Amino acid sequence: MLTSSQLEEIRDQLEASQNPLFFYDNDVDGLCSFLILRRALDRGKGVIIKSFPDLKEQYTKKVDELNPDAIIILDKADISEEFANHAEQKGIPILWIDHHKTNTPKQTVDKTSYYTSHPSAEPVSYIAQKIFNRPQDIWLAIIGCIGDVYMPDFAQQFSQENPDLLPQNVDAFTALQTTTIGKIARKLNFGLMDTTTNILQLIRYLTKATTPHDILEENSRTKQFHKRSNQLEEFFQKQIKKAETHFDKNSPILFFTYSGNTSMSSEISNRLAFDHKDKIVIVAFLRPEKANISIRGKNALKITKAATENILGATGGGHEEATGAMVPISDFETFKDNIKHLTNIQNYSKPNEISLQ
Ligand SMILES: [Mn+2]
Repeated sequence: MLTSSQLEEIRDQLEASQNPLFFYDNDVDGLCSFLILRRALDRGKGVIIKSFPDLKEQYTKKVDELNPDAIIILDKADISEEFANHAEQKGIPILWIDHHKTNTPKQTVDKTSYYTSHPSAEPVSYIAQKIFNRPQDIWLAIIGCIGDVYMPDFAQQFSQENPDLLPQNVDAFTALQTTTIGKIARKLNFGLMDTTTNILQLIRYLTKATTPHDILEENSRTKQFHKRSNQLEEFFQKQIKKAETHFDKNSPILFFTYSGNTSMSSEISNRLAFDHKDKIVIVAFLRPEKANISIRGKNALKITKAATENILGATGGGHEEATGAMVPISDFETFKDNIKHLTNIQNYSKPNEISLQ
Protein backbone atom coordinates (compact mmCIF):
# COMPACT_ATOMS: atom_id res chain seq x y z
CA MET A 1 0.00 0.00 0.00
CA LEU A 2 1.07 3.59 -0.50
CA THR A 3 2.56 5.38 2.50
CA SER A 4 0.74 8.22 4.23
CA SER A 5 3.21 10.71 2.79
CA GLN A 6 2.55 9.39 -0.72
CA LEU A 7 -1.19 9.78 -0.11
CA GLU A 8 -0.53 13.33 1.05
CA GLU A 9 1.50 14.09 -2.09
CA ILE A 10 -1.38 12.83 -4.22
CA ARG A 11 -3.87 14.93 -2.28
CA ASP A 12 -1.71 18.03 -2.74
CA GLN A 13 -1.48 17.44 -6.49
CA LEU A 14 -5.24 16.94 -6.76
CA GLU A 15 -6.04 20.01 -4.71
CA ALA A 16 -3.64 22.13 -6.76
CA SER A 17 -5.63 21.43 -9.91
CA GLN A 18 -8.52 23.71 -10.82
CA ASN A 19 -9.56 21.77 -13.89
CA PRO A 20 -8.55 18.12 -13.58
CA LEU A 21 -9.27 15.58 -16.30
CA PHE A 22 -9.67 12.00 -15.09
CA PHE A 23 -9.10 8.98 -17.31
CA TYR A 24 -10.26 5.80 -15.62
CA ASP A 25 -10.51 2.10 -16.35
CA ASN A 26 -13.73 0.73 -17.76
CA ASP A 27 -14.81 -1.24 -14.68
CA VAL A 28 -16.28 -0.76 -11.24
CA ASP A 29 -12.90 -0.15 -9.53
CA GLY A 30 -12.00 2.51 -12.09
CA LEU A 31 -15.45 4.06 -11.87
CA CYS A 32 -15.57 4.18 -8.05
CA SER A 33 -12.03 5.63 -7.88
CA PHE A 34 -13.10 8.42 -10.18
CA LEU A 35 -16.33 9.07 -8.28
CA ILE A 36 -14.55 9.24 -4.92
CA LEU A 37 -11.97 11.77 -6.14
CA ARG A 38 -14.45 13.77 -8.20
CA ARG A 39 -16.84 14.03 -5.26
CA ALA A 40 -14.08 15.04 -2.85
CA LEU A 41 -12.73 17.77 -5.18
CA ASP A 42 -16.12 18.82 -6.54
CA ARG A 43 -14.54 19.62 -9.88
CA GLY A 44 -13.13 17.88 -12.93
CA LYS A 45 -14.23 15.87 -15.93
CA GLY A 46 -14.05 12.12 -16.42
CA VAL A 47 -13.34 9.95 -19.45
CA ILE A 48 -13.60 6.15 -19.46
CA ILE A 49 -10.60 4.38 -21.00
CA LYS A 50 -11.71 1.77 -23.51
CA SER A 51 -8.35 1.12 -25.19
CA PHE A 52 -6.44 -2.01 -24.19
CA PRO A 53 -3.88 -2.77 -22.88
CA ASP A 54 -2.71 0.85 -22.59
CA LEU A 55 -4.11 4.36 -22.59
CA LYS A 56 -3.65 5.03 -26.27
CA GLU A 57 -2.87 8.09 -28.37
CA GLN A 58 -6.52 8.52 -29.41
CA TYR A 59 -7.21 10.03 -25.96
CA THR A 60 -4.99 13.04 -26.66
CA LYS A 61 -8.03 14.43 -28.50
CA LYS A 62 -9.89 14.60 -25.19
CA VAL A 63 -6.94 16.46 -23.67
CA ASP A 64 -7.03 19.01 -26.50
CA GLU A 65 -10.78 19.36 -26.28
CA LEU A 66 -11.06 19.77 -22.51
CA ASN A 67 -7.75 21.56 -21.94
CA PRO A 68 -7.18 20.49 -18.30
CA ASP A 69 -4.46 21.74 -15.96
CA ALA A 70 -3.85 18.17 -14.71
CA ILE A 71 -4.43 14.66 -16.04
CA ILE A 72 -5.26 11.92 -13.56
CA ILE A 73 -5.10 8.30 -14.72
CA LEU A 74 -6.83 5.71 -12.56
CA ASP A 75 -6.68 1.90 -12.52
CA LYS A 76 -4.83 1.54 -15.84
CA ALA A 77 -1.69 -0.61 -15.99
CA ASP A 78 -0.13 1.05 -19.01
CA ILE A 79 -0.01 4.31 -20.90
CA SER A 80 1.35 4.89 -24.38
CA GLU A 81 4.44 6.94 -25.04
CA GLU A 82 2.44 9.14 -27.43
CA PHE A 83 -0.07 10.03 -24.74
CA ALA A 84 2.65 10.89 -22.20
CA ASN A 85 4.57 12.95 -24.78
CA HIS A 86 1.48 14.87 -25.79
CA ALA A 87 0.80 15.90 -22.19
CA GLU A 88 4.45 16.78 -21.69
CA GLN A 89 4.48 19.00 -24.78
CA LYS A 90 1.41 20.83 -23.53
CA GLY A 91 2.92 21.17 -20.07
CA ILE A 92 0.12 19.25 -18.39
CA PRO A 93 1.25 17.11 -15.44
CA ILE A 94 0.05 13.49 -15.31
CA LEU A 95 -0.83 11.92 -11.97
CA TRP A 96 -1.11 8.16 -12.44
CA ILE A 97 -2.53 5.93 -9.69
CA ASP A 98 -2.69 2.18 -10.18
CA HIS A 99 -2.38 -1.27 -8.62
CA HIS A 100 -1.21 -3.48 -11.52
CA LYS A 101 2.23 -4.48 -12.66
CA THR A 102 3.11 -2.09 -15.48
CA ASN A 103 4.82 -2.90 -18.78
CA THR A 104 5.22 0.76 -19.66
CA PRO A 105 8.90 1.66 -20.28
CA LYS A 106 10.57 3.59 -17.47
CA GLN A 107 11.21 6.65 -19.66
CA THR A 108 7.45 6.98 -20.20
CA VAL A 109 6.59 6.28 -16.55
CA ASP A 110 9.11 8.98 -15.57
CA LYS A 111 7.09 11.57 -17.48
CA THR A 112 4.32 11.07 -14.93
CA SER A 113 3.86 11.26 -11.22
CA TYR A 114 3.35 7.52 -10.76
CA TYR A 115 1.92 5.83 -7.68
CA THR A 116 1.17 2.13 -7.50
CA SER A 117 0.11 -0.18 -4.69
CA HIS A 118 1.62 -3.12 -6.59
CA PRO A 119 2.64 -5.73 -5.48
CA SER A 120 0.29 -5.67 -2.48
CA ALA A 121 -2.12 -4.35 -5.13
CA GLU A 122 -4.93 -2.79 -3.08
CA PRO A 123 -7.56 -1.56 -5.59
CA VAL A 124 -7.46 2.04 -6.74
CA SER A 125 -10.84 2.74 -5.10
CA TYR A 126 -9.17 1.78 -1.80
CA ILE A 127 -6.29 4.18 -2.47
CA ALA A 128 -8.74 6.90 -3.57
CA GLN A 129 -10.71 6.54 -0.34
CA LYS A 130 -7.50 6.77 1.72
CA ILE A 131 -6.56 10.07 0.04
CA PHE A 132 -9.45 12.14 1.40
CA ASN A 133 -10.98 9.75 3.96
CA ARG A 134 -14.48 11.13 3.52
CA PRO A 135 -16.91 8.96 5.50
CA GLN A 136 -19.71 9.69 3.02
CA ASP A 137 -17.77 7.94 0.23
CA ILE A 138 -16.88 4.73 2.10
CA TRP A 139 -19.76 2.83 0.48
CA LEU A 140 -18.42 3.69 -3.00
CA ALA A 141 -14.95 2.49 -2.03
CA ILE A 142 -16.43 -0.76 -0.74
CA ILE A 143 -18.30 -1.38 -3.99
CA GLY A 144 -15.12 -0.70 -6.00
CA CYS A 145 -12.99 -2.93 -3.76
CA ILE A 146 -15.45 -5.84 -3.72
CA GLY A 147 -15.70 -5.52 -7.52
CA ASP A 148 -11.95 -6.17 -7.57
CA VAL A 149 -12.29 -9.00 -5.00
CA TYR A 150 -10.64 -7.09 -2.14
CA MET A 151 -12.04 -6.61 1.38
CA PRO A 152 -10.98 -3.17 2.66
CA ASP A 153 -10.29 -2.45 6.35
CA PHE A 154 -13.19 0.01 6.52
CA ALA A 155 -15.70 -2.67 5.48
CA GLN A 156 -16.05 -4.04 8.99
CA GLN A 157 -17.75 -0.99 10.39
CA PHE A 158 -19.87 -0.68 7.26
CA SER A 159 -20.98 -4.31 7.71
CA GLN A 160 -21.98 -3.65 11.30
CA GLU A 161 -24.13 -0.76 10.17
CA ASN A 162 -25.42 -2.38 6.95
CA PRO A 163 -25.61 -6.16 7.42
CA ASP A 164 -28.32 -6.31 4.75
CA LEU A 165 -25.84 -4.99 2.16
CA LEU A 166 -22.68 -6.70 3.39
CA PRO A 167 -22.97 -9.37 6.09
CA GLN A 168 -20.17 -9.49 8.62
CA ASN A 169 -17.22 -11.85 8.31
CA VAL A 170 -17.49 -12.79 4.65
CA ASP A 171 -14.40 -12.82 2.46
CA ALA A 172 -14.23 -10.61 -0.64
CA PHE A 173 -14.84 -13.43 -3.08
CA THR A 174 -17.99 -14.51 -1.23
CA ALA A 175 -19.06 -10.89 -0.93
CA LEU A 176 -18.82 -10.38 -4.69
CA GLN A 177 -20.86 -13.48 -5.51
CA THR A 178 -23.45 -13.62 -2.73
CA THR A 179 -24.12 -10.18 -1.18
CA THR A 180 -26.05 -7.07 -2.22
CA ILE A 181 -22.82 -5.03 -2.41
CA GLY A 182 -21.44 -7.68 -4.77
CA LYS A 183 -24.59 -7.54 -6.84
CA ILE A 184 -24.27 -3.75 -7.12
CA ALA A 185 -20.61 -4.10 -8.19
CA ARG A 186 -21.60 -6.49 -10.97
CA LYS A 187 -24.55 -4.31 -11.98
CA LEU A 188 -22.24 -1.31 -12.31
CA ASN A 189 -19.83 -3.32 -14.45
CA PHE A 190 -22.79 -4.17 -16.67
CA GLY A 191 -24.02 -0.58 -16.58
CA LEU A 192 -20.66 0.48 -18.04
CA MET A 193 -21.33 -1.77 -21.03
CA ASP A 194 -23.78 0.67 -22.58
CA THR A 195 -23.82 3.62 -24.95
CA THR A 196 -21.82 6.72 -24.01
CA THR A 197 -25.02 8.73 -23.48
CA ASN A 198 -26.44 6.16 -21.06
CA ILE A 199 -23.16 5.82 -19.19
CA LEU A 200 -22.95 9.61 -18.78
CA GLN A 201 -26.45 9.63 -17.33
CA LEU A 202 -25.47 6.89 -14.88
CA ILE A 203 -22.32 8.73 -13.80
CA ARG A 204 -24.17 12.01 -13.28
CA TYR A 205 -26.56 10.12 -11.03
CA LEU A 206 -23.74 8.41 -9.11
CA THR A 207 -21.93 11.69 -8.53
CA LYS A 208 -24.85 12.77 -6.36
CA ALA A 209 -25.93 9.40 -4.92
CA THR A 210 -25.59 9.05 -1.16
CA THR A 211 -26.13 5.34 -0.42
CA PRO A 212 -26.04 1.97 -2.23
CA HIS A 213 -29.84 2.04 -2.06
CA ASP A 214 -29.82 4.93 -4.53
CA ILE A 215 -28.29 2.55 -7.07
CA LEU A 216 -30.80 -0.22 -6.36
CA GLU A 217 -33.74 2.15 -6.51
CA GLU A 218 -35.71 2.20 -9.73
CA ASN A 219 -36.59 5.73 -10.71
CA SER A 220 -36.64 7.78 -13.90
CA ARG A 221 -32.88 8.37 -13.71
CA THR A 222 -31.91 4.75 -13.01
CA LYS A 223 -34.41 3.18 -15.41
CA GLN A 224 -31.98 2.72 -18.29
CA PHE A 225 -29.23 1.47 -15.95
CA HIS A 226 -31.53 -1.22 -14.55
CA LYS A 227 -32.79 -2.17 -17.97
CA ARG A 228 -29.25 -2.64 -19.28
CA SER A 229 -27.84 -4.37 -16.21
CA ASN A 230 -30.83 -6.76 -15.96
CA GLN A 231 -30.48 -7.63 -19.63
CA LEU A 232 -26.78 -8.42 -19.18
CA GLU A 233 -27.42 -10.29 -15.92
CA GLU A 234 -29.75 -12.58 -17.87
CA PHE A 235 -27.07 -13.19 -20.52
CA PHE A 236 -24.56 -13.79 -17.72
CA GLN A 237 -26.75 -16.41 -16.01
CA LYS A 238 -27.24 -18.18 -19.33
CA GLN A 239 -23.51 -18.44 -19.92
CA ILE A 240 -22.92 -19.78 -16.39
CA LYS A 241 -25.53 -22.48 -16.98
CA LYS A 242 -24.00 -23.36 -20.33
CA ALA A 243 -20.50 -23.56 -18.85
CA GLU A 244 -21.70 -25.82 -16.05
CA THR A 245 -23.34 -28.27 -18.45
CA HIS A 246 -20.26 -28.45 -20.71
CA PHE A 247 -17.75 -28.66 -17.93
CA ASP A 248 -15.70 -31.86 -17.63
CA LYS A 249 -15.57 -32.32 -13.85
CA ASN A 250 -12.35 -34.36 -14.00
CA SER A 251 -10.32 -31.75 -15.78
CA PRO A 252 -8.24 -29.40 -13.63
CA ILE A 253 -9.04 -26.67 -16.12
CA LEU A 254 -12.49 -25.27 -16.82
CA PHE A 255 -12.31 -23.84 -20.31
CA PHE A 256 -15.35 -22.00 -21.62
CA THR A 257 -15.89 -20.02 -24.79
CA TYR A 258 -18.87 -17.88 -25.73
CA SER A 259 -19.78 -15.17 -28.16
CA GLY A 260 -22.49 -12.53 -28.62
CA ASN A 261 -22.66 -8.76 -28.44
CA THR A 262 -21.08 -8.27 -25.05
CA SER A 263 -17.80 -9.40 -23.57
CA MET A 264 -18.13 -10.22 -19.88
CA SER A 265 -15.33 -12.74 -19.42
CA SER A 266 -14.25 -11.18 -16.15
CA GLU A 267 -17.69 -11.57 -14.53
CA ILE A 268 -18.19 -15.10 -15.89
CA SER A 269 -14.75 -16.28 -14.80
CA ASN A 270 -15.19 -14.79 -11.32
CA ARG A 271 -18.41 -16.73 -10.81
CA LEU A 272 -17.03 -20.00 -12.19
CA ALA A 273 -13.88 -19.65 -10.08
CA PHE A 274 -16.03 -19.06 -7.00
CA ASP A 275 -18.05 -22.20 -7.69
CA HIS A 276 -14.94 -24.28 -8.54
CA LYS A 277 -12.22 -23.08 -6.20
CA ASP A 278 -9.80 -25.93 -6.97
CA LYS A 279 -9.83 -25.34 -10.75
CA ILE A 280 -8.12 -23.06 -13.21
CA VAL A 281 -10.88 -21.16 -14.98
CA ILE A 282 -10.35 -19.83 -18.49
CA VAL A 283 -13.16 -17.92 -20.17
CA ALA A 284 -12.86 -16.62 -23.72
CA PHE A 285 -15.17 -14.25 -25.56
CA LEU A 286 -14.74 -14.90 -29.27
CA ARG A 287 -14.95 -11.95 -31.63
CA PRO A 288 -14.35 -12.16 -35.38
CA GLU A 289 -10.88 -10.63 -34.93
CA LYS A 290 -9.76 -11.54 -31.44
CA ALA A 291 -10.59 -13.36 -28.22
CA ASN A 292 -11.02 -11.57 -24.87
CA ILE A 293 -9.83 -13.99 -22.23
CA SER A 294 -10.06 -14.03 -18.44
CA ILE A 295 -8.07 -16.49 -16.35
CA ARG A 296 -8.70 -17.23 -12.68
CA GLY A 297 -7.10 -19.53 -10.15
CA LYS A 298 -3.71 -20.48 -8.80
CA ASN A 299 -0.83 -19.19 -10.97
CA ALA A 300 -3.23 -17.38 -13.32
CA LEU A 301 -0.60 -14.73 -14.10
CA LYS A 302 2.12 -17.30 -14.89
CA ILE A 303 -0.32 -19.23 -17.05
CA THR A 304 -1.36 -16.06 -18.89
CA LYS A 305 2.23 -15.07 -19.63
CA ALA A 306 3.28 -18.55 -20.74
CA ALA A 307 0.19 -19.05 -22.91
CA THR A 308 0.56 -15.76 -24.78
CA GLU A 309 4.34 -15.24 -25.10
CA ASN A 310 4.76 -17.02 -28.45
CA ILE A 311 1.70 -15.37 -30.02
CA LEU A 312 2.39 -12.23 -32.01
CA GLY A 313 -0.02 -9.43 -31.09
CA ALA A 314 -1.29 -11.16 -27.96
CA THR A 315 -1.40 -9.17 -24.72
CA GLY A 316 -2.08 -10.25 -21.18
CA GLY A 317 -1.56 -9.31 -17.55
CA GLY A 318 -3.20 -8.59 -14.24
CA HIS A 319 -2.93 -10.05 -10.77
CA GLU A 320 -1.48 -13.33 -9.43
CA GLU A 321 -4.80 -15.16 -9.48
CA ALA A 322 -6.89 -13.02 -11.86
CA THR A 323 -5.80 -11.88 -15.30
CA GLY A 324 -7.05 -10.71 -18.66
CA ALA A 325 -5.63 -11.41 -22.10
CA MET A 326 -6.33 -10.68 -25.72
CA VAL A 327 -5.34 -13.10 -28.48
CA PRO A 328 -5.84 -12.71 -32.27
CA ILE A 329 -8.54 -15.18 -33.27
CA SER A 330 -6.23 -16.72 -35.90
CA ASP A 331 -4.01 -17.87 -33.01
CA PHE A 332 -6.71 -19.04 -30.67
CA GLU A 333 -5.88 -22.71 -31.34
CA THR A 334 -2.24 -22.00 -30.49
CA PHE A 335 -3.41 -20.42 -27.26
CA LYS A 336 -5.42 -23.55 -26.45
CA ASP A 337 -2.42 -25.76 -27.23
CA ASN A 338 -0.25 -23.62 -25.01
CA ILE A 339 -2.68 -24.05 -22.16
CA LYS A 340 -2.69 -27.81 -22.66
CA HIS A 341 1.09 -27.88 -22.47
CA LEU A 342 1.37 -25.74 -19.39
CA THR A 343 1.30 -28.72 -17.18
CA ASN A 344 4.62 -28.13 -15.47
CA ILE A 345 3.41 -24.96 -13.81
CA GLN A 346 0.44 -26.79 -12.42
CA ASN A 347 2.21 -30.08 -11.73
CA TYR A 348 -0.52 -32.13 -13.28
CA SER A 349 0.43 -35.77 -13.48
CA LYS A 350 -1.51 -36.62 -16.61
CA PRO A 351 -1.02 -33.73 -19.02
CA ASN A 352 -2.59 -35.49 -21.95
CA GLU A 353 -5.85 -35.93 -20.18
CA ILE A 354 -6.58 -32.25 -19.93
CA SER A 355 -9.49 -31.71 -22.22
CA LEU A 356 -10.50 -28.24 -23.23
CA GLN A 357 -14.10 -27.73 -24.12
MN1 LIG B 1 -9.94 -2.15 -13.23
